[in-house]
Amino acid sequence: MKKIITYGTFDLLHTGHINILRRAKELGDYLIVAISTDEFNAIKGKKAYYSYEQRKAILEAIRYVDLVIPENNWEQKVDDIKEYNVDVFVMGDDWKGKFDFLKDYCEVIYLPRTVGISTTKIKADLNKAKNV
Ligand code: C2G
Repeated sequence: MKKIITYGTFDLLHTGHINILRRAKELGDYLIVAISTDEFNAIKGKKAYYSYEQRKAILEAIRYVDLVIPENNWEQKVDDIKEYNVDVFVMGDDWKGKFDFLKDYCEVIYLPRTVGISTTKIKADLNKAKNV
């Protein structure tokens, strides 16, 4: 069984997230998503609209996702890859090159981001609409 892993906040779920989850699953048979905890988001300088529990429940409802685990820090990736016998690590190409050190443990693939959508843009557009 070919196992894939990817990491992220996945707040205000949108088609950019769905595209990368679908494409990641297409690379193998089993997709693990490590979703950033609220505490780790603070370390990343992000404040998610939805709590960790809500974001986890939403991801678990997606047909492409087989397992959701917490992402607590930057350092856990190697341990996760070993613990779950991961074959492929996948991230959007805004991260291109940043995780190449994982090539010692599994295949590393950066997939093109979906253009024109992001959680930040959704929040900005909603704020603009409010101020009209
Ligand atoms: N993504 C995408 N297209 C978009 C928006 C996001 O392909 N339009 C991808 C990102 O490249 C990432 C995933 O969706 O692979 C999740 O994006 P975020 O929730 O923004 O995750 P991020 O803050 O990049 O956290 O340790 C890694 C970090 O946890 C990644």
